[in-house]
Amino acid sequence: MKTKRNFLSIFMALLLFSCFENKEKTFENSEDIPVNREMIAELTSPPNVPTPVGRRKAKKLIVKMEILEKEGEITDGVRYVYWTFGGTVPGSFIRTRVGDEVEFHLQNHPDNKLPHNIDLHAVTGPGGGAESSFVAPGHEKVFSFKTLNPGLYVYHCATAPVGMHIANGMYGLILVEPEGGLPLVDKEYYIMQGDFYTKGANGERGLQPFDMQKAVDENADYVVFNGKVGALTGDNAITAKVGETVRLFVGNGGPGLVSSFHVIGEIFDKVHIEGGEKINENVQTTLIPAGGAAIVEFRVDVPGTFILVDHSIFRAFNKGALGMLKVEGEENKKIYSGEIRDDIYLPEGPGIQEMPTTDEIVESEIPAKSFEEQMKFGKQAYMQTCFACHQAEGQGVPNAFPPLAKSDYLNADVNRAIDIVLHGKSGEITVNGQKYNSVMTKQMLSPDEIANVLTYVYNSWGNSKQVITKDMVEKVKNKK
Ligand code: HEC
Ligand SMILES: [Cu+2]
Repeated sequence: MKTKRNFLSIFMALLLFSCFENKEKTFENSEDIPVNREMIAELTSPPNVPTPVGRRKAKKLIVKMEILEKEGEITDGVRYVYWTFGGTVPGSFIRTRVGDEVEFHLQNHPDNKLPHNIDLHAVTGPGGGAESSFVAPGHEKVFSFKTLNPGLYVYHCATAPVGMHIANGMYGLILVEPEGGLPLVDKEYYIMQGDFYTKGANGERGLQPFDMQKAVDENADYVVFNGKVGALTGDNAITAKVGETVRLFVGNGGPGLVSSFHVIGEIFDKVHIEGGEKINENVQTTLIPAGGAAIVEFRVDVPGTFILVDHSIFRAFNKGALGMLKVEGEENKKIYSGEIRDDIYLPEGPGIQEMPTTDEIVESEIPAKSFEEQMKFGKQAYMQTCFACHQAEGQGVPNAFPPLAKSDYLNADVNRAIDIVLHGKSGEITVNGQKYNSVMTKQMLSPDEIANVLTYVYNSWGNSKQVITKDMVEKVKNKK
């Protein structure tokens, strides 16, 4: 009897012990996760993210975030006073794990003009921290919170007028990784969409103040990734190699618009819907609400430039919501053949198609005053219109779009080039020994813009360095 009872109690003890052990590993309640030691959080500016948490234990994590009000460029020649967390839009990326005790130091730089605060959607508590963090210039506020729910969360300023603080760039992302961390991938990037409202129209140069009425109407002049037009294009593109898995932490600061996030030429293998735990697979476009986020993952299988867009597509091509992922590596013709053949197909006759005519070709553009300005404005016009077909370096696309770089056809006759931009072009032509027989539609540009864009083309990529004036364009225009 006694031995039996002994046996039973040992058994019970073992059972208890194993339960206890188990519990220590998983923790039903995140608030029970103990923190061991202190650590200064690594903060990164977009598009970079800090090192994954991996298997590290929960810690007391010290975050020092400095608010800076500073002037920047929203697009070429258009300046804007951004209000930032950490000097960038979006603000510094914060990477934590579930159970961390975050000691948040919000520092308002003494040169700033306004008080600010921070509402982190990862916080369980009134105002997400906003009430404890309201801080005047030249002060630092400290508060702390425990990360209870894994996920990708937005943080933003919540000082009145809240919409204005957010519109000026006061938002960012904080990631709370689950126990043991997210599965490791090859490349991780940080992208956040935002909409901007300026007194002047899109592209109007100079320092542009915030426009409250446009913001209230949700009539954005710019919709961009990472704070400005071109933050993720050209030399700023994010990169990967064929065969790698890419993870994008995508947020939307708003303040007004919802994003239909899409990568042209890719399918998301996995999407952590709304930044939470649920994973959807094989997704083309994922919705990212204002003040929300998503984690998207995909393996890149073929090389090329993949375009990131808000698929509300005028925002991408006309307001700036466009980024690039450049993938290098071996082609895989089985997955994607590339163009196999180009045959002419003109069911409606060989006439030149025209854009619907509009009286709105804006003549109000400030004319360029110098050669440098002509080059600058010309480049902008080129990147907005000609680029799509003739490519960034004027190299063209074989069998489809003739090159403008070192083009013998272009350099032989200035008036003919002006005529082509004014009226479009069809029929066979030979450029650098290659035959093209296609259609270029008439370009909707003012004489000033045509002079600038052609001056830029003639003075780039080994061309004949001619300067085209508005008068020259008008002469050709009036001949017809
Ligand atoms: C929608 C595509 C498209 C756009 C946009 C476009 N082009 Fe073209 N362009 C073509 C095609 C196609 C041809 C050849 C037409 C043919 O075969 O007759 C061409 C021919 C030309 C040529 C003569 C051939 C050469 O290589 O020298 C010039 C010059 C030219 N384009 C300049 C421009 C400029 C400047 C712009 C921007 C303002 C522009 N194009 C925008 C498609 C385009
Ligand atoms: Cu603020």
